[in-house]
Amino acid sequence: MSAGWKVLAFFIAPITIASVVVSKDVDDESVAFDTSSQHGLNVDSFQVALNETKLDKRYLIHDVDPAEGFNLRRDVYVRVANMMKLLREKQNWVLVVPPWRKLDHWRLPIEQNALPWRTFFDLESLNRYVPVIEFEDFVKETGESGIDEILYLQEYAEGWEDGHWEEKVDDRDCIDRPVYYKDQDGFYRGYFWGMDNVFARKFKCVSVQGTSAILVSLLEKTKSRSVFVDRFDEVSHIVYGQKDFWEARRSQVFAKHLTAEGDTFRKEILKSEDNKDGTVMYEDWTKNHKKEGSATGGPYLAVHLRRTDFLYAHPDGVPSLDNAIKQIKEILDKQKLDMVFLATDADKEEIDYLKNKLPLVKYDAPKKILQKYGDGGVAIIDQWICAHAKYFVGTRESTFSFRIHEERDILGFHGDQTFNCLCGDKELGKCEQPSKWRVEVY
Ligand SMILES: Nc1nc2c(ncn2[C@@H]2O[C@H](COP(=O)(O)OP(=O)(O)OP(=O)(O)O)[C@@H](O)[C@H]2O)c(=O)[nH]1
Ligand SMILES: [Mg+2]
Repeated sequence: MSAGWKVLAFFIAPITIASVVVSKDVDDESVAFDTSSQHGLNVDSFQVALNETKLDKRYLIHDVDPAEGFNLRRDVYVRVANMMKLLREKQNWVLVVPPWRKLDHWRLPIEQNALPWRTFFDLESLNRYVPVIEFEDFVKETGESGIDEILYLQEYAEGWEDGHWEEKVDDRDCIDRPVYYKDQDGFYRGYFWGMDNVFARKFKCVSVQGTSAILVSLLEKTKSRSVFVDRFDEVSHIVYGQKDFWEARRSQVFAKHLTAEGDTFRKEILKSEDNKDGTVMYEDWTKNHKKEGSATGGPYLAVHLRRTDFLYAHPDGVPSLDNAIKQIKEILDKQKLDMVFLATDADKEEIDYLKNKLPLVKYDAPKKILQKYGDGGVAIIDQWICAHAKYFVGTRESTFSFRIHEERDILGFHGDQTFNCLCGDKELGKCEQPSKWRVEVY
């Protein structure tokens, strides 16, 4: 993950080990957050508040640092949705999800800019947690493509003074040169998901340190009807691995056109079907309460083998191909499986090498899927197929793998069949395995 330690770059004062751990929380999902906080997120409280006060509708738009990948963005959505729940206890805010900009990893030679969320996710399911609309609906509802105010989140330039960490938020001078500029009419212009005519009336930089809950009072106080909080990844989860985290995460249901494609592949190539595999789910996620171990999965081992930039970013954690083959063969033996489904960003030569040495299948998307749903769509289909295997092994520290862990947890797989990663070459087949964040069944 690229941003996990970036807060540290601004430290001037010496820092303690304890401080480092807390700073890592901002992005690193393997670190637990303080779950003893008073922030109980009450699902029903807004309805009551709304009926009583009939407050005006307000709009919260969010986005993430452009350098961040697809799967951290999905995690940031959970932080936003949890904050929305708190905010809506006080005022009538609706969440506006930002169109997907073309991400660095998206390499297909097709137009992949300003994709709506419905390309990848089921809006109705998101709406079962908090009210969510696409940006285009925001434009329709408000009758204009103007946003009242941008809050450009950033860390504190001075870091943690004296190594002392506390939750705080303040208007500050911008540290980075903002990506927005004022035009001759006094409107802020810049990159708004490749859409013409979008502008903002006000702009400020806000230094922040803490969970997304810290933004509630700020938003409550602003007079702006629509607020765009950019770089929302600067704030961490309010709760992690608990009921409220999981509700927001469970609401992130993939779009049916993608899961249907994955299901066809499972059935035809991998002999995997929900009835047999214990993975039948209700369409309404709030009705799914799967017990750990209730899912058995299809008769294959799924491997997520992250390559490309991860080879440089995490050189010790990603195995060489020969070492990966050795580890995969051992798992096949142990799990009594004879089929491997491979999800990877590896190049063709590497995949051909693996295919020669392993009983391996890969999902090769047909042209119509590539053109309609792009790299993001194919990535979700890969994740969906991985999520339904009897056994899964991923790549250490990859958020792509983390999202598969969560999906399998939701489906009801046993943790032992899910929270596994391949080891780096120097680790001789033994390495620390991913933390288990079980879905709370309630
Ligand atoms: N189709 C497909 N794409 C993949 C696969 N692995 C990686 N990718 C692509 O590479 C991207 C991975 O980037 P991220 O989503 O940032 O996840 P990560 O790089 O593993 O994790 P961090 O950078 O640590 O957050 C995905 O969004 C995909 O576009 C895979 O198995 N299948
Ligand atoms: Mg990445």
